[in-house]
Amino acid sequence: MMPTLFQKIIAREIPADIVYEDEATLAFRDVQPQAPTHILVIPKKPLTRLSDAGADDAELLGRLLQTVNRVAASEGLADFRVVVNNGAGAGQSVFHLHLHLLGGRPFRWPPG
Ligand code: DGP
Repeated sequence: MMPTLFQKIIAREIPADIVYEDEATLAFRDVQPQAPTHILVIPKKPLTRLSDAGADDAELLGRLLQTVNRVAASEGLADFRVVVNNGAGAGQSVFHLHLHLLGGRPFRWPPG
């Protein structure tokens, strides 16, 4: 399978504004920000989407949320929104699991 855009960012084959990295996760700014702070948190493991995560990914899923918390704190965000688009019908356009961390403006509910 062709590597996705995000696998190329992990491999430093295309540039990104990386704000955090550890052995399992990477966080970088979204190129089309939907809020003053819009950061994507991804696993280095190439999971296509959230619903492809299995029981053996439980620790990884926890680590992704820990990275969200860490990055939100480093960005000075007390309140923030986390979004996962799972599948094309839900708005997913890059098929490597990613969590959108959005902050810096008020958010309405329900989302569009
Ligand atoms: P989604 O629609 O949930 O699959 O979100 C994909 C996000 O990825 C979207 O908000 C735009 C962002 N994006 C697309 N291409 C690039 C890129 O080359 N670099 C960065 N940093 N973000 C990208």
